Amino acid sequence: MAIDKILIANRGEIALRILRACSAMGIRTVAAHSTIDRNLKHVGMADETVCIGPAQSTQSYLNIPRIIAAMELTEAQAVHPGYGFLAENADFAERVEQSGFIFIGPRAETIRIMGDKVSAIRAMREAGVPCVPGSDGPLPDDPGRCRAIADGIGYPVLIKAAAGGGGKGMRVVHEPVKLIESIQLTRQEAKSAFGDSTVYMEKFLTDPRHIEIQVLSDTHGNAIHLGERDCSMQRRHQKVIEEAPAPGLTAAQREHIGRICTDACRRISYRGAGTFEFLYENDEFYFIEMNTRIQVEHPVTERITGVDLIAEQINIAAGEPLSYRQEDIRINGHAIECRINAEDPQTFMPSPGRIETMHTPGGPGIRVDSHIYDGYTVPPNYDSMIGKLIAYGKDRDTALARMRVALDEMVIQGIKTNVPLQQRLIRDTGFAVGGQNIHYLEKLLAGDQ
Ligand code: MV4
Repeated sequence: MAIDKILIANRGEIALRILRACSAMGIRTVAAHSTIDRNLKHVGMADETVCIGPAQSTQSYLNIPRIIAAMELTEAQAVHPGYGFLAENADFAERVEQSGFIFIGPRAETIRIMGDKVSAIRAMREAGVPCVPGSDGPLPDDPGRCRAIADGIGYPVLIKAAAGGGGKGMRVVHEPVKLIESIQLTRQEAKSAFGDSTVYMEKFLTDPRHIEIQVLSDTHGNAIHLGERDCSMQRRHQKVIEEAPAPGLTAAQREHIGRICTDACRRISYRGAGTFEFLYENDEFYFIEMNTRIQVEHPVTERITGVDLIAEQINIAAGEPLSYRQEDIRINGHAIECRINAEDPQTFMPSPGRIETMHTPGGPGIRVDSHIYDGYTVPPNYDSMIGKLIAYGKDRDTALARMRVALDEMVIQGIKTNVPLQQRLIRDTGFAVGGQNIHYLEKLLAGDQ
């Protein structure tokens, strides 16, 4: 079924990215926005706009009945949730479909399975994906059995909340005497943070890299992978720089893990774009979570493969087969993304306010995904990411050099941004080497290296 009108249930740069994909495909757009967001760039560009509530996201971008009402009002056939907000909310996907609309994303059942990390790991292990050695299910209440599980895995172990993810609700245990108390504390945190005290246990990997595999899977049994992204440069579980391909990964390794992921997609009848998150240590991949949404860092994959991931999401949702076979996908060159945040580069405190002047970089291999413009006011109500700078080159050194120039060209006046931090990072000799682990940036900021 062809889709001719899409409601964009998001804001900022991703809403603009979705609008651009729709426009290029000849699909009409509805921008659903909060009161404070009436001056967003994509709102001015959309065919239609609907105000869905006040600035607080719980009353607008997270308000399921209002978004469905907006679809009814504007007669949109499909909704694109972007990332964050309702993108991985199984109840939302279910209610969209029950109301007769298309949810651009996986089936509600898949979102539900992946939202519970214990069921996600079980599903993936059964589908042949290598996982971290662990409890293979929820931890029992019985302390003796928990001790036996930890002894079997070997210390250090990590206690994780089943409803967690993205770094919330985790605790490392280095020695048996701390085990039971740590499980209790993690259970309590999980209960108050997520309303679910289910926890599980994994071997704690001390120095892994974070490497994720992008997949696309249609409703005709076709699944392809688009290589990996290295997202190890992070601070407090917030990614700062992402790149593709991952430095040092061989084509054989890529094909091997990519094949495992596409086999798993076919096994679970996965629908849409998805990301398999792995920890990578000592040349081994260990699955930790699956993301059922388009991700912030999708442009680096687009740049090295030439695939428009948002267009593919829309085609899959319309019931079309994938536009590519695996043999059509070639990894070409190297792409790096720097996230641009409205924040103090020293304290990382958010810095909303009016953008007085901005000059965006350009030139060969430079892509800027941002919704900000001269005179735009960054509201204090949402995430502080105001854009992404993506640099491409035939190899990593070329991409790095272009990113260095692009960051130096970028002018954003009126608010504080993390551009100075990115300028420092892009010149860092350790980052230039490539292949650093998930602790590198925090150690660098602490002055340890
Ligand atoms: C781990 C780990 C080490 N060992 N699991 C953090 C967020 C969540 N997505 C999973 N996380 C981790 N799981 C085992 N068995 C270390 C982390 C981790 C991490 C992972 C990816 C990117 C950044 C991270 C920062 C700190 C810890």
